[in-house]
Amino acid sequence: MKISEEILTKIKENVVKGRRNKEDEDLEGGSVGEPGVEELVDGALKGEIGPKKIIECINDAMVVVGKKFETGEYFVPDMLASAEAVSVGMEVLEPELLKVGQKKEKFVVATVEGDIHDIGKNIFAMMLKGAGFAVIDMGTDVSAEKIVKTVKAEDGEIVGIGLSALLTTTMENMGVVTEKLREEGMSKSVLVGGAAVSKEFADKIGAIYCADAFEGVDKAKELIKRG
Ligand code: B12
Repeated sequence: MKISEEILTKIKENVVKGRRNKEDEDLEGGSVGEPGVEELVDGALKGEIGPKKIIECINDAMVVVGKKFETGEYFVPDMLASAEAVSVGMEVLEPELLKVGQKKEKFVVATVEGDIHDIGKNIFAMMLKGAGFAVIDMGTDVSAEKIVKTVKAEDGEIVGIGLSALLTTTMENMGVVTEKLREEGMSKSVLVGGAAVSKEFADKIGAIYCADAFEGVDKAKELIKRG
């Protein structure tokens, strides 16, 4: 196995085990002293593995975590431990993703009402900042009213809105946002992403589907070009 593949495999394993850094135990109580996500992501960057590969690897790891939850092998605290390990890894990645200076184009991002999953939203927000956007990150569990109010207050300067949802139930709240924007006569482009969302759903609610954060940034840049 190539060194780069080996380190990505280790990042994946450690995200799945929820090991933030070398001080953490794994699920069996071992591995203390071995590199965790923090040290491995740092090592990957130093070994010239790009952030895109690292983010894809984190995504893969979380799919495994989700499957373990579905089959009853993992419980909510296990998912949380993996999420915390990802956050630590993202802190190491942040300076790499923020290398570009800020422009003035504003983008609003939020996880919709009822949903507290924020890893994907945070990755997208960080990458938008890295691409030079001024990001207004409204956080998680944000109501359609609040989102529309914020967009209204900043109107004229907002290039687009990025919404995230990971639950099939909360995803419907993305439609509430697009509906409210229409009611208020605001023709802002809405990008939607998150594991629950599909192209068909995005089309149905009049939003733009993004399979991942990279596609999201490309589409955000297209919005600027379109003016
Ligand atoms: C970690 C996790 C949690 C953590 C979240 C911690 C956190 N800070 O986010 C905790 C433990 C809190 C949690 C709670 C719950 N969870 Co949960 N969780 C997950 C898990 C394992 C990983 C999610 C994740 O972070 N993935 C990694 C990120 C990087 O992926 P992503 O968000 O999809 O983002 C990528 C793209 O989609 C995109 N993207 C995302 N958003 C956006 C937005 C825009 C605009 C753009 C452009 C791109 C973009 O960019 C990212 C990178 O490219 C998933 C499994 C899965 N496969 O998704 C289950 C999962 C989403 N959870 C699930 C469930 C059921 C729950 C709970 C209801 C469990 C419970 N019984 O309490 C609660 C609900 C809490 C709530 N009200 O929100 C189910 C949802 C089932 C469904 N179809 O609705 C899943 C799928 C697990 C499963 N297989 O059953 N969860």
